[in-house]
Amino acid sequence: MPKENLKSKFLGGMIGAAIGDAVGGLFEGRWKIALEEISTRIQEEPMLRYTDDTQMTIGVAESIIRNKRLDPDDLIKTFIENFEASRGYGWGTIRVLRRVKRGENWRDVSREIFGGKGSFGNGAAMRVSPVGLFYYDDPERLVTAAKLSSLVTHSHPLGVEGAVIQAYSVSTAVKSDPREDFRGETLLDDLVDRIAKTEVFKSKLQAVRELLAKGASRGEVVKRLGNGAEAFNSVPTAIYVFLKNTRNFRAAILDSVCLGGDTDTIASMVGALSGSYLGFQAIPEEWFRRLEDGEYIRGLAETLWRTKVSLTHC
Ligand code: R7I
Ligand code: MG
Ligand code: MG
Repeated sequence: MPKENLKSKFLGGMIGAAIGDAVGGLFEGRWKIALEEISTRIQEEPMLRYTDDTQMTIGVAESIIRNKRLDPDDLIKTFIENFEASRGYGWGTIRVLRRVKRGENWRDVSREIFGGKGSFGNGAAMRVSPVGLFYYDDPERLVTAAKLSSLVTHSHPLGVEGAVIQAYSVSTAVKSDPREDFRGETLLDDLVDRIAKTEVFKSKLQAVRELLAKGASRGEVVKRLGNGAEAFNSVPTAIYVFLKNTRNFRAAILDSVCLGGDTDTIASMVGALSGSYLGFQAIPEEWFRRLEDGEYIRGLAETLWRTKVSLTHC
């Protein structure tokens, strides 16, 4: 892939994730949101403020850049340093960060929460896009890194699986030429046959195919795939929305917000997929201009890309 195209995809993936989060964050927890209301509301906001999804995605990118790889011990430290309560973190994640800050080991804490089962929240999947970008050309290392990036806070197999599926989907979007139609069927085959491990995810990914083919209503999509804060109720939903709107970043974000529920997180995952496929130039300029810390995130994505390119060439 030409160098500049890859750079644009890294920028698109990270800025896309942040914009999806910030736009969706205006509506988190709502149900049935009309398209006109979303457009008006976005225009009224002087600044598009991001939430925990982006705060943690920034942390993943910073940590990878510093270590030139995914190092879980450094990652959890970075999450703790970057923590800002006002960003709206999930309850389980707050507990892990607090206890590790007090000196406990993340390996114990992330296993102990939720009655000893670990979290299957979408917190690991929502922040995984830098892993999908950085390891885009190495599926084996990508899966290992995505798992590790999840385990520091989300150790339930379904929480980990959501992160692996989202990271793999981002890597496929990076590798796909935006001048050609996106091969959604191939992505779904890969996910069902090789990447997904449980029936929970496999059956939802099969349902994505069916819902796309029949042009399902929003109500049916929410009913079958979900729109909640659990990994299995949001990762397949994001993949569905992306595959329905592969040619248009803006339409993909608005479509995900219309589904309601965990809007910031679903729109963030959709933004990461759409931006990684179409590249930075597909992101509406007026959205990027008003994105909180937009220039910092752009610089971070560029450094992530530079780090990747320097490792590939030595
Ligand atoms: O996954 P997490 O960091 O939350 C991310 C969400 C996103 O929507 C962000 O935008 C932010 O708003 O929060 O935090 P967790 O608390 O680990 O998981 C999220 C939710 O999933 C929990 O609050 C639970 O409702 C649910 N959940 C579980 N429920 C039962 N049993 C996660 N794990 C379990 C479980 O094992
Ligand atoms: Mg959030
Ligand atoms: Mg959310």
